[in-house]
Order: sequence, then structure tokens, then C-alpha cells
Amino acid sequence: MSERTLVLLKPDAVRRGLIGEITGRIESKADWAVRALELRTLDRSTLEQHYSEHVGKPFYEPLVEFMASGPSVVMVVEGERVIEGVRALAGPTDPIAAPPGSIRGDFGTIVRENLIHASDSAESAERELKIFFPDFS
Ligand code: IDP
Repeated sequence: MSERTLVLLKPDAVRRGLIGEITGRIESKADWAVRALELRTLDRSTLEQHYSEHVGKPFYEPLVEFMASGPSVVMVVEGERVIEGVRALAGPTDPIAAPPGSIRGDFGTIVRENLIHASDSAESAERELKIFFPDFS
């Protein structure tokens, strides 16, 4: 079933020149397509909505600060089982625990600066796409 997900290449990925590498892995998957893509510096209000489930956790403030520290790539990716699929390409949250071959496993070491965000369910995708691409249909 074709579906849509929100993907963010976080400021560490952009600073390190990994936009092409990471986007290429996503684009290479059969029947997936990038439907919208923009380089955007995220403001606090957007990030507060996006990470609302993490408010009050010890990593929340440094996370928001990091995510606002420079441009991210924000994109809509569409395709067969793309929600589950981009999460699998990304790997687990902690890059040291992420297997080689995954994006976080290949390029990351720091839990906060783990390169990529991808919606974790159909409900999250719907909510997050509205935050980042309110006019996209
Ligand atoms: P996910 O991005 O793999 O879905 P979440 O648990 O939703 O992981 O956490 C959101 C983001 O918050 C992570 O991608 C990471 O950047 C950051 N984060 C999560 N847990 C920690 C932590 O324990 N320390 C520092 N940053 C964290």
C-alpha cells in the first residue's frame, strides 16, 4: 500500500555534507519517490509541535536547540510501506546500537545527532506532515 512519511535530515547531516548520500539511499528504493523537499532552518515553535511527546524529558531542550542550530532538509517521501521502510533504513535511535548498513549505523555516534528523523507510524506521519507541509496534498 502506498503511503507518505515525513523525513528530516537533521542539521548534523546537512553540516557534514550527507544530503546526497542519505537522500540517495531513500531514492534508490524501488517505487519510492521524493514528493517535496526543502532546505529549512526549523524554528522553535515548529520543533515544539514536532517533539511534543518529549517535553519534560532531560534530552528535550538540547534536542530542540540542536535541531534549530542550522538548516535541515525536510521532505515528503511516498511509496510502498515507506513509513516502516525509512525507519528500517535509518536504524535505531542510538547510532552505536544501529547496525552497519543503516544510515545511523554508518554515519552516527551521538544519540542526539543521529542524522535523520522519519515518522514512526501512520498516525505520526499524518500529524507531522501537517506541521511541516500544511499546504501539501
Ligand atoms: P527516533 O528519532 O528514533 O524516533 P525518539 O525516541 O522519538 O527517537 O527521539 C527523538 C530524538 O530525540 C532522537 O532521534 C534523538 O535525536 C533524540 N534523543 C532521543 N533519546 C535521546 C537521549 O537519550 N539523549 C539524547 N538525545 C535523545
